[in-house]
Amino acid sequence: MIRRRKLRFLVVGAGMSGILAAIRLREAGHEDVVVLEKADRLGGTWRENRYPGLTCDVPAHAYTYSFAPNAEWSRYFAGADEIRAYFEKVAHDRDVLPLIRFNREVTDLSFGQGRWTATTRTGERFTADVVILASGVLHHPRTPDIGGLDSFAGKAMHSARWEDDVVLDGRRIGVIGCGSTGVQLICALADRASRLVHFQRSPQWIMPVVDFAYTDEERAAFRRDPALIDAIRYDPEYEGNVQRFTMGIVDPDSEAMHAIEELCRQNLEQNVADPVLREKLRPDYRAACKRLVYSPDYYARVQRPAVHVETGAIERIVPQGVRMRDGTIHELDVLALATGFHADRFIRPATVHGRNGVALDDLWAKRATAYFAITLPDFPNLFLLNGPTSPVGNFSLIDVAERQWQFVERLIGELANGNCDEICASAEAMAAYEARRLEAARGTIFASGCSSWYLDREGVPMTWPWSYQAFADAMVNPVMKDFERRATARAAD
Ligand code: NA7
Repeated sequence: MIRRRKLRFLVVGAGMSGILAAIRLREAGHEDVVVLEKADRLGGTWRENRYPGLTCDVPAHAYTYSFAPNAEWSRYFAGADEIRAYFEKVAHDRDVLPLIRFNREVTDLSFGQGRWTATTRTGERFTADVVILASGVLHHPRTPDIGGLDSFAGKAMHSARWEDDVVLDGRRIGVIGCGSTGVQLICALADRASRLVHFQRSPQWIMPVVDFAYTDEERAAFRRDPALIDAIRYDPEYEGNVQRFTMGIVDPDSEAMHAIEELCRQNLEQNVADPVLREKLRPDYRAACKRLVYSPDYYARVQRPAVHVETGAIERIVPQGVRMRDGTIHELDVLALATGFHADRFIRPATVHGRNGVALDDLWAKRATAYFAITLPDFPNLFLLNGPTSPVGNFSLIDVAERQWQFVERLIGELANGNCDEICASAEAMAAYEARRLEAARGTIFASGCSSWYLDREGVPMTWPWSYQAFADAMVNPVMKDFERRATARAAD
């Protein structure tokens, strides 16, 4: 590629996607790359979440950059500490750590005179031709709207604001929430708490999975022969299952989706002995309507003597614990709020203004979205990784980000080659794409009648609504006529 223009890049966020962007930019020979990170460490989700039992629900060897296989994973499903250490190691090995400016929270991004200016909370300004927004999805904790939370005499904390020094062993603990987080917390605490109450407003379908540790011998073999790692990462059975799952999401009446529902149903029927508890744990919506929870041992753990499943309505939090609408009070020492995230905020509350002062807040007033999840009209040279509508089934978000990068790279190529100074989806292309996406999203399993963080305020899933293959194809073939390309008279630097 003949590069005619030297570009300056700002990457916002040093989580999985931001590190990927920095590595790829350096590999492509771009020298001027700055990563702005709000915290004092990298790792994104894996830095913010530290609650007991946290693991990734994608097999470790598949939740790995394709260019940095890791022979050292200790388990099939790796824990958070290991995953964070992996990202730190990759960033170090690929020499992108010096590009990261820590403790620089971006509060404003504005486009003018052909370039972007980022302002940080510290008042510093950074300018660039291109911005990669890799600021994460699930990072604004949702505190439940339950009265009396402040009155609790014990320790209440959101799962993403876990305090490591809170004593858990032998304590009376409540966990509100039954998504992946709540389920993992229950599994981790079932044998530690003296009493553990799982508050479930909506029970979840649980997909059974098998987790296991790798032996030293296996790790030594992975080191010697990376093909063994690839055999796990690209295991046809695993990939086939995930592909089928994606097909099932797109077509809720398909055999694939019925098979998933049946697996979850059998898991419940066969593994919960007490019929009363079984009915408490049975959701009243279809499996995979909410993002499926994967767990090797939730049903086993929830039947431990110390665990009590509470499906009644919470009235309020009182100093001694949680009072139910029927008057029951669950007395607690610790209350874990596994109540999820504001999944529609992305870079916000930072303000972002594109061409002619167009505000991202206005563009996203109804719903957060982007053309193929990556670019927005009037926001030239600003590209999102794992932005709105990115989730593709239960595929590894690393895989999603790597594929999105192929698309971004193509657009960056237009700028670097001097074909234009500004590039973004045209308003017409964005509107046509979004109309198509909305129609497809309304037909997916996620819209089959439940609440979940996938849904926007109108109940439409904020996800990729087509097959995995369609995603993979779209990422390598941007439709170039859908982009508005302009030349700008830039101000002198
Ligand atoms: P989720 O999946 O958004 O789950 C949040 C849970 O919290 C869910 O069970 C909610 O019940 C429950 N919740 C929220 N507010 C309340 C109130 N006020 N009262 C009772 N229960 C409440 O968040 P997670 O952190 O578990 O997982 C997020 C993603 O992270 C996960 O999908 C993986 O991708 C990783 P509801 O279902 O709304 O009735």
